[in-house]
Amino acid sequence: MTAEPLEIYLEEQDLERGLREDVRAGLSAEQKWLPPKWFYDARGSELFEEITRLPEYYPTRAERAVLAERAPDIAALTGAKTLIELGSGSSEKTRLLLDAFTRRGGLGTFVPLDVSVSALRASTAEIAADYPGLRVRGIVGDFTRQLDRLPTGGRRLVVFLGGTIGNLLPGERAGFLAAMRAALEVGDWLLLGTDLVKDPSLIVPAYDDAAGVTAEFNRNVLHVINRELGADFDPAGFAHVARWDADHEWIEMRLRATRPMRVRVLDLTVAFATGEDLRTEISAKFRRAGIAAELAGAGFAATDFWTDPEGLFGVTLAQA
Ligand code: AVJ
Repeated sequence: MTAEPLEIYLEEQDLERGLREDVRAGLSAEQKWLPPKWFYDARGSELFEEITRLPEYYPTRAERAVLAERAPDIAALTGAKTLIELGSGSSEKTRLLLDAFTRRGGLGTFVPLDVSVSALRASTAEIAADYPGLRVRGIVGDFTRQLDRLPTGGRRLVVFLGGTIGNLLPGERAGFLAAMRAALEVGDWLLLGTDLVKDPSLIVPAYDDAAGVTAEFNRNVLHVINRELGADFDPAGFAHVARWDADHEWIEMRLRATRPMRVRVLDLTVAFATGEDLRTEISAKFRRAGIAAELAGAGFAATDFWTDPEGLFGVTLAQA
């Protein structure tokens, strides 16, 4: 089957308004910050795919190992008719689930949702071609905002992989899980991928690779703002920083000004002192008990928890 036309709940102008609001709020704050979702234009999505292949970036390989082993269990336990993927990107690992559901039979519809039109166009076309008989409905949307638009009817399994939930701040995370639960019916399922707390000597290089791909990915947000909002950031004036925050158990990516700069963006002039940081991402790492507790707080019951053989990455199955 060919994929159905993308359903666009996030128009170009909504995206640009969101970016303007985030840039205004983040760059006028005392500690400057930007939300990580703005990394993912076409170039940023490509750079992220490149990151997933780096020797230092273990989460993708570890999560793939879990899914490769457990996909048949997940298909059997959930018996889903509809598989919804939030922040789907290339949906590369999700194919392990689609393969298991195809062997088992019964899955009718796959619904990937992502902010990146380019990533969705490619992934929906390829998946529709490779899984004949599967209805593929791509949704262009923001997983923190479009949860009330998810398709209804039939047992649903929502998958949120890659550890992307770790990019939300704890308060945002609780709000997201509650909204997710509200969007589901009792009996529907959530499959959640989370990177696990481990020695920072393993985590830090995953976010500061030797080849400098993550540094380019980090600086890409400045290129996005220059292009979309006509700003005049000099990306070369910022150094990539990855820093483990032991209190919060998250890794932060920052862009550190290497000289004093004044940046014109919107109607703002934003001054950076040498050494001043712009925080661009947090990526929280989790513990099994914490995941179950957060899920329970949102009205989900965690029924299964699996890791890769090395215990690097966790995948939790939970029921609404
Ligand atoms: C795909 C969003 C989970 O936080 O590890 C990779 C993004 N940032 N390298 C992560 C990312 C830096 C990634 N997520």
